[in-house]
Amino acid sequence: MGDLGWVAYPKNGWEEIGEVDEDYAPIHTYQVCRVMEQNQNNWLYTNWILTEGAQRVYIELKFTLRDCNSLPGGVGTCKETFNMYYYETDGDEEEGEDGGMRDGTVDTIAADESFTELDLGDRVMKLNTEVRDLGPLTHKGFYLAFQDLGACIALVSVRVFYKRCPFLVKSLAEFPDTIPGSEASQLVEVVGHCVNNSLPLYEPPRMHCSTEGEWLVPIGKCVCKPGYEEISGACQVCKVGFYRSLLESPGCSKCPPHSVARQTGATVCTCEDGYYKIESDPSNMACTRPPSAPRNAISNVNETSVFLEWSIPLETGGRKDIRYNILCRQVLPEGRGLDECGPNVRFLPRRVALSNTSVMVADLQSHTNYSFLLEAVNGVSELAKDHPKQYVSLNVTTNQAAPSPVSVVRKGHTGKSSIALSWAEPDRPNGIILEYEIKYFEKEQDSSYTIIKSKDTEMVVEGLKPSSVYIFQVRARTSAGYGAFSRRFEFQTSPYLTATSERAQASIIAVAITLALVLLAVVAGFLLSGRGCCCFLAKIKSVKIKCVLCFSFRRCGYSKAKQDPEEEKMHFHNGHIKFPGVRTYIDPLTYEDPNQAVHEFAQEIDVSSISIERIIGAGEFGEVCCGPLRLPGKREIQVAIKTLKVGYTEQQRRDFLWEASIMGQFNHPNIIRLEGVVTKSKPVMIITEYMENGSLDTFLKKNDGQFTVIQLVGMLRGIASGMRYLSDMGYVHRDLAARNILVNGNLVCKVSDFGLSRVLEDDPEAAYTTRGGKIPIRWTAPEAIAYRKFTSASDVWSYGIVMWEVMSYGERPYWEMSNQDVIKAVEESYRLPGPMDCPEALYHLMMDCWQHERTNRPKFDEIVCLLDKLIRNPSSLKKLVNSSHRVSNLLVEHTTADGDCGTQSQTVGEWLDSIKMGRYTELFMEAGYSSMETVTQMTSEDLRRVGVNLAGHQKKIITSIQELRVHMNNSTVKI
Ligand code: ACK
Repeated sequence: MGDLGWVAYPKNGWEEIGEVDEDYAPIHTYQVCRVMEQNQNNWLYTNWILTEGAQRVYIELKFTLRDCNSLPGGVGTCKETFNMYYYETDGDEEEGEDGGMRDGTVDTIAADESFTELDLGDRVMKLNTEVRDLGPLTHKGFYLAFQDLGACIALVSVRVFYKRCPFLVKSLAEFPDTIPGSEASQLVEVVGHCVNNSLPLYEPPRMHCSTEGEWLVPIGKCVCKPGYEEISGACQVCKVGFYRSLLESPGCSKCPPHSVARQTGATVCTCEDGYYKIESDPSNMACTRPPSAPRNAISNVNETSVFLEWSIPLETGGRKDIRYNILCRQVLPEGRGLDECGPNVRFLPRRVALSNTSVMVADLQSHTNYSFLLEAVNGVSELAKDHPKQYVSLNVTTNQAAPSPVSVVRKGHTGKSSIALSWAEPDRPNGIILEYEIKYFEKEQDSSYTIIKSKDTEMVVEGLKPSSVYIFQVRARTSAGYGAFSRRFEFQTSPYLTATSERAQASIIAVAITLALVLLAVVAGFLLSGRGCCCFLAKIKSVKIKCVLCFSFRRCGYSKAKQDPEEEKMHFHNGHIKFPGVRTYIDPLTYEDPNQAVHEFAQEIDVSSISIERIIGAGEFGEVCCGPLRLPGKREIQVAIKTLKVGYTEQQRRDFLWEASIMGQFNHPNIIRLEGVVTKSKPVMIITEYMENGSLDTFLKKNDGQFTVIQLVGMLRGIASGMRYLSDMGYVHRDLAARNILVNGNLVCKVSDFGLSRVLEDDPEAAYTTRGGKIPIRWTAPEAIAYRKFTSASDVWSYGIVMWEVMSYGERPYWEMSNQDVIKAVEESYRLPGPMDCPEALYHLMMDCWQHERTNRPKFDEIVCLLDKLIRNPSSLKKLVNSSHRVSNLLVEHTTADGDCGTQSQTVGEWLDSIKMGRYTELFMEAGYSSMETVTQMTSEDLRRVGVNLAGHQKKIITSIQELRVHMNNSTVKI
């Protein structure tokens, strides 16, 4: 409103005129209107305007402009625009005339609305508003100038302004009032300042000031420092008894149990006396203390090993990281005190920091007293120096021990067919050595080996092949039993013939021919008689060979007593003898064309008979599904469908169908039944019966503790029966484990997974051994791990492990021990302890299955027989494994003395006699029903085919078969 002191040049150009606006309010204007005169150049300069640091400044002009057409006669020189200029300086200069201004042209300004005289008369002000911006400005201030070249203008208002981002507090950070940058889309980054008692979290907080004066893109934030919490945008101190330790935690928290904060602003709470915390404990964790001593410690001595077991302490100190340490001290004779056990004593899995409540201590001295101190520690035990240590002590006396392994075997004189060996006594004989056992086999031929015995520490092994490498192992025997075998020693026979050895060879050939003739005669005799037993004995040079070949049916089965202790040389081989009438498993490999093998044993099913309803799992080759199978003329059944995923190789297709070629050969209620295969369309499928409860291990885990002992034994009986059938067929499973048993809705267990039983590539439990093969260590017998000796006896070992899995409801055998530790422990005679609440009889059977010497393990028919006896007489299952047995690592001697198992399975003839149908025995034999196993599968139609035509006889026989099935098949044991 006042005089601005702007300068007009020339003086008669722009004029400062007081006016009133349309509301009659006084306004101050600059006007020029020299439209009638030629060559106008009128300047109006503002005074110096400070930028205050702004780099971009906005000019808002409000003006009116007269329409030239409304001027009488002056149109020729009249203009309808004016120019605006600026000029930057760092100080208020007297810049006369128009000097310098021309360089800083902003724009030529034209009116949006011009007015006529008529409008003026009506007092309609056609006010124009134009905004222009200047920048980037680099000086402290500037002038503006308005140049008129002959227009009629009234400049009503000139507003000069810039934009800024205002002071802001956001997320506990202050951002100052900020002037934006000069470029239109430029963002000026501003680092915020954390308010009192706050700190940047991770990185300093930042905001971005836009040219429009707005705060954009917040990054980072401040949080209250430890000991403070945010309340209403400020940081307030934590009260007594409360703490805040982490920048991330939202507010102050109450001190955890057994800790206090006596001052305000606590960042941690301190532990009460007698309580501790370690660095890794979270701040909200209670203070803790060391545990009390372990409880209920018991020991079990096996020769020079001791198995110690205890329970967790009563007082854990509030922590979960409980570990146990063992202090082992030998009691010196004659009260001379205690001496710490030397480095030779071994602790399995280790001596200190044990997480399990048991340990095996091995290699102690025999007949020696030891004192063990068991201590429980936890994470704060180290800090609690003044906390008295609490131990539980155990005194044990070791007893007699088997000799330690022979460590060195040397080669002496070597001939074409003989090698002289000598060895040193074991380091710890632990008694008088009665004899040595030498085991040898030709390298890479380990499926067959020979054992000879010697009373000396040397001997000559004869009858070897020239130029061949042999593996030798030696072990010693004392009255305490055999020690472990030495490591393997490799020696080669010489290639040269000597006169004596040639003579020897000639005599051996002569004897061999004689033997062959004798054998032939005997076999011929056997075939004529149909059933019998032949034995022969021969003596070649100094080595006696006694060969016992027993040809008979189940009655001529395994019995420990049959192993002649006098035999000095025994040959073992895993080939089996085939008899006419006894079905034998045929290795699909014997077929040149694998497709032929599949179709020999499996029925091709048309894919239209199957509908896939849902996926039940993932197999090695593709999904496993289930759905109904409708075969013409048969009732619909539910089946499992294993599919071969698309894009398979020919090899994968062969491997996939391999399982069907094997499964198709079996027909037993405890072996998963093959319905058929789909190979003529894609995807290729294997169809088997559907087992509602899936695999046994998962099923048991899901139903922990839910079954009666009889139900569990029923399951085991079923598995053993299936395995008996497989071993009778000459089939070795190699991967028997609860995960490979399937369970149906009636709790019937069936052996499955025949797919890759040769290679075990698909079993996640299978691990590579040092010899390159893949073996499920925890389930496999030592001889199969050591030299791939897979037999039905090694399947029996695995069966023992399955028994343990079943009785412990799917517990993992050997828990979290590593495979290497398992191998070592088993080699050292450590065996799994009896599961909780396991009947003693069952644990004894398990232990028998885990006999190191495979010939000492029971056969599957003995196992079935024993389990049948237990089922028939449930009171025999009442006695449970007591705690000392539960931790026992002693091998329990297996005995069949109290039963008729293993030798007394009924023959078909005996059975028919017992139901007064003996007259049909011959017909049964002729039709191939020579074993009770096959008889239990018979239907009425089969009976008619055999020749049992009388309805009454048929009924009698069928009723008896049904009774047999109830007895043999565990399906009678319902959940
Ligand atoms: O433990 P599960 O339920 O039982 O998961 C696996 C999965 O398929 C992959 O092998 C299940 N399975 C396999 N064969 C059968 C079958 N015949 N009946 C029912 N389930 C089966 C197995």
